[in-house]
Amino acid sequence: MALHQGALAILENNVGVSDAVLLDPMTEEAFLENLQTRFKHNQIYTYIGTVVVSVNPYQNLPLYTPDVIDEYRSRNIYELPPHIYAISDEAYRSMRDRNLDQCVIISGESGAGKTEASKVIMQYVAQVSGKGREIDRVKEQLLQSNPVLEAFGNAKTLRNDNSSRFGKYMDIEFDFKGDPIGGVITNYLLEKSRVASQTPGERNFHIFYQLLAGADSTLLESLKLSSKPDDYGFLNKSGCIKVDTIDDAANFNAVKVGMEVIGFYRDEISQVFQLIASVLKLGNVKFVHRSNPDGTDGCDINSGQEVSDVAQLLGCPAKDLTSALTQRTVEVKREKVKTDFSEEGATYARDALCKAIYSRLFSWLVERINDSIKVKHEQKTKVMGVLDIYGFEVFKTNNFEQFIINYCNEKLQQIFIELTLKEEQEEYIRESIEWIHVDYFNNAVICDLIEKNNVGILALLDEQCLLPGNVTDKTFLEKLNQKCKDHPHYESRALRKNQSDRTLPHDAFRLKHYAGSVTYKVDGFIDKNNDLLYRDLSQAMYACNHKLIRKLFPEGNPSQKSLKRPPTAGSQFKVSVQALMKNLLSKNPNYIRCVKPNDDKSAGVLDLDIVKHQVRYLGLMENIRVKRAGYAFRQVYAQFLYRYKMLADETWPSWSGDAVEGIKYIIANQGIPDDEIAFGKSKIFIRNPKTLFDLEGQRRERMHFLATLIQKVWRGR
Ligand code: AD9
Ligand code: MG
Repeated sequence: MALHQGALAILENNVGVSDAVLLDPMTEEAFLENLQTRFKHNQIYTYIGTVVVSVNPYQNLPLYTPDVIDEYRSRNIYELPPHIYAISDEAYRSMRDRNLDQCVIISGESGAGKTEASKVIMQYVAQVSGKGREIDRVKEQLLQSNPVLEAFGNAKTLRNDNSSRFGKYMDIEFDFKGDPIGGVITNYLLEKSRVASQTPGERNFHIFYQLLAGADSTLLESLKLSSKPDDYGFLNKSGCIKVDTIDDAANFNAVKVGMEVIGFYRDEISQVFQLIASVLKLGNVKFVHRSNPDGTDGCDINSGQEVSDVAQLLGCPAKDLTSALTQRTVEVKREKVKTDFSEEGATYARDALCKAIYSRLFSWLVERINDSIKVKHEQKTKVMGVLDIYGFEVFKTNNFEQFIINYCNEKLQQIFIELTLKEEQEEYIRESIEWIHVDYFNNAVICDLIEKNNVGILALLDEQCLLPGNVTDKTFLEKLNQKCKDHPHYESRALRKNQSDRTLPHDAFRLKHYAGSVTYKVDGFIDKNNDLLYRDLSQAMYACNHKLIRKLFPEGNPSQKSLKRPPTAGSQFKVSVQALMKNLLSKNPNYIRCVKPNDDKSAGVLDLDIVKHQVRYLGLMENIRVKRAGYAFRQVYAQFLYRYKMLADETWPSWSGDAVEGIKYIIANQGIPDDEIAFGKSKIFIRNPKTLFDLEGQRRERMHFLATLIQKVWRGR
C-alpha cells in the first residue's frame, strides 16, 4: 500500500534519539533537548524503554491515518519511530498470543493529551482486530461511547478546552482470536459542582451548549428551551459560552448519532434531553424572601413558569415540585412537620437537586452504554484496559474536587513508581543481580497523608461529617491542623511555621503533592463529602411520571424504609480508587506519560521550564536510569529454555539437564556476548531488546526450516 506523503515524512523523519535510554550524555538537559528537537520535527513520541513519553502538539499531525496503523502492525517496537500504535500493538499481541491481560495507564497533568491518547489506542485496536458484522458493530459501539461520554462528562476549563471532569477506565474484551466482543466502562466521581456554577472563563458540561446550538426548533420547543445559552443562569455567569476550538452544533449531532449507534432507544434519548432541559430550567428558578407570621423565614418562587415547565417535562404536579423546592419535612417528636427554606436554603436545595439529577444521569449513561456493549454470551475473554482520568490540576482556587482529582493522580504515580522504579530494582536484588540503587521520590507518604485509615485527611473529613452537632469546614480545618501538623507535606496558616505566609489563606490547607504544591480552600468540603439530598426532593423525583428520573432516585420510594446514611463522597472515591489500583496491578501494565509543552495551548511551542517541571515530577530521569542500568527482558529459566531450545543444535529436541546449563549452551551457540546476559536465581535477564528480537528471528527461521523439512518428508512418503 502506498503511504500517504505526510505519514511517510513522519516515519522517515525520526530525528534525535528515539529511546532516551540510549542518550549520551544521559543528563536532564540532554533529555529535554532531545524532546525539544524531536518536537520541532513533529516527533511527539519518545520512548524510555517501552514507556511512551508523549508531548501534546496542539495541532493535527498526519500521524493517525489507517496507512500509519498498517505500518505499525505486527512490527517490533524499535523498528519504527516511537508511537502509541507501537505499544498498543505490543500490548494487543501480548494479550492475544500470550494470553496476558493488559492495561494502558495514561497519566499527565490536565491538558497533556491523555484523552486523545486513549482514543488513539482504541482506533488502533479497532483497525487491527478482525472484521465481520458483529465485530464491527461492537467496535463501532465502543468508539461511539467516546463522543457521548465526553459531551456529558467533559467541559472547558482554564487548563483544557475539553477537560475530562470524570475518571474513566474501559476494559475492552476480546475472544480467543483477538477480536473485540464487548467492553465495560467504569466511571469515577464526576465533578458535579460544575452544573450549578463555574469559575470565570470556564464552561458547564459541553452537552448544555450542544443541545442549545444543535437541536432543531421542534426539539427545543418540546423541551421548552430557547436556543440562547445566555438565557440560562447555569450558563451565563462564567463569562464563557463560545469556545473557538469547539463546534457545539456539530458535536450535538455526533452525540445523537453516537447514542443511536450504541443502541439507546429513541424514547431514552428524549428522556435524557428532558432531564438536561429540566436542569437548565431549574437553574432559572428564583426565590424571594417571605416573613412568616410566626417570625420564621420562608420563601416563594417568583418564576412560576419555570417550575411549571419542569413539572411538565418531568411529569409531576407543579405544586408538588414547588413544595419540595421551598420546604422540607423534619421529624419533631416522632411527628413529621414541614419547615420553610430561607431564600438561601432553597437555592442550595435547588442546586443540590440539579447536581444530583445530572451526576446520576451521567452514571446511568455509563450503565446504559455498558448494557449495550457487554459481552453477550458467557465466554472466557482476554482484556485490554485503558485508563484515562482527570489530570493533576492547580487553579487559583482549589476545592474538594481538585483534592479528589489530585489524590487520584497521586495513586497513579504510585503505581508507576511501584512497578517501574521500586519493583524493578527489588527484583534485581531478589535475583542477586549486581545492582546500584537508583534513588527516587516515593510519593507513598502523600498517599498515606490523604487516605490512611483513621488518620488520613479523608478519614478526618469523614469523622467530622459523621459527628452530630455543629461541624463546619472550619472545625474540619482545625482538626486537620491538630492531626497533620507534623507531616512534612502538610501546611496551613495556623501552624507556627507558616504564620507569616500570606500566600496561604486562613481558610485553606496546602499539600505538597508529587507534582507541586496545591492550596485547598476548605469551603464546601463537609458539604460535598456529605453529599446529602433532602428526602422531600428525592421523593418528589421518584413521584414523577417519568421513567428515567424515577430510576435515578430510588431512595425517593416512600416504601423504602431504610434511611441508612449513604457512604460519603470521599470514602466512596477511595474505595473505587483502591479497586482500580488492584485491577491495574493484576494486569500487564503499559504506560503513556503525557507532557504538556506550554500553558497557552499553542501549537509548536515547547517551554523548557514547563516541560522540565513535568519531567521531574513524573520521575522520568529516574525511569531512564533504572532502565539504562537494567535489563529490558527477563524470563523464568524453564520458559526461556522451552521457547528457544530449538536454537541449540539439530540434535537437541529435549534437554534433561539443568535449565541454566541448557540456556548457557544456547547463548554460546548464538554468539551472544556475556555482558548482554545476567543469570539470576530464577530468571535470565537480557539487556537489549535487540538481542531478544534476534533470538525471535532465529527461532522463526528455524521453525520455518523445520516445517519445510517435515513437508518434504511427508511428500516423499
Ligand atoms: V484533562 O486531564 O482531561 O483536563 P487531557 O485529557 O490530558 O486533559 P486532552 O487529551 O483533552 O488532555 O488534550 C487537550 C487538547 O490538546 C486536545 O483537545 C487537543 O486539542 C490537543 N491534543 C492532545 N493530544 C493531541 C494530539 N496527539 N494531536 C493533536 C492533541 N492535538
Ligand atoms: Mg482528559
